Amino acid sequence: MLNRRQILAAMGTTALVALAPSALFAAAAIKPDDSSALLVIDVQNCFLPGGSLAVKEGEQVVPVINKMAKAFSNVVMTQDWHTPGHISFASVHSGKKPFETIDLPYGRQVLWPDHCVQGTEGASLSKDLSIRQAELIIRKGFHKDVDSYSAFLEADGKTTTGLAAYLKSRKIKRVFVAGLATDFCVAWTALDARKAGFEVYVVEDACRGIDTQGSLAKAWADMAKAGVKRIQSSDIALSA
Ligand code: VGL
Ligand code: ZN
Repeated sequence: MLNRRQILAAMGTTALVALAPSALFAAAAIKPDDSSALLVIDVQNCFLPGGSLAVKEGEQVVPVINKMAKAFSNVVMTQDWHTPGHISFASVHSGKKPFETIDLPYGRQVLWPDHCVQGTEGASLSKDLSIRQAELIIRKGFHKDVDSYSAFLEADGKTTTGLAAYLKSRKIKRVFVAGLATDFCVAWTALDARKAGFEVYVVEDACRGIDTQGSLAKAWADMAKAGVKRIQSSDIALSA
């Protein structure tokens, strides 16, 4: 007679055998090709520990991105690149504090601590990023009176950074988005990439969010609605 422990063990094996095939096929099913690009968003000192707008656990995205990048022949990185006294800084609006909002001609703007000022150490890409093949670094948010979370379009909704045209002329069809912060620059980039006609994947464990006033849940909902695919870095096949 089988004892209780043996029965449980046998059940466990059956359950595992039943699960194994789909689990195996599901792993690393996405293989980036020459028409795929990885967009590494704003992995800059200001958003990392000790930075002026540090994103919680922001440093944890770096090894994940470095590993994932090996699967991509096309990598574009971005840098938030503000003028001193940029309109998105709370410090230039009297009586306003960081994380409060104001209404500007182009819409509602969250106000931030001063961050990513052009040419400063805080605006530099993390020294721990290791992606030698990265072919383009696009800077954004450099117009003093307009913010730009998105790597494609400024917050006025019409001024382009040139990224969509660059990617299209390089015959890129699919973009994978990673970096900081999930609910701002990553989400706005992913949404604009959809609008520009790309197939879009956001790699969740390669991103971290700021999460102010429900922004993280809203960002994921907006992205799902727009057809952005939410994946994990383990879904990407590493052999290039
Ligand atoms: C970002 C807030 C302000 C970001 C940039 O990279 O997500 N967030 N500027
Ligand atoms: Zn910014």
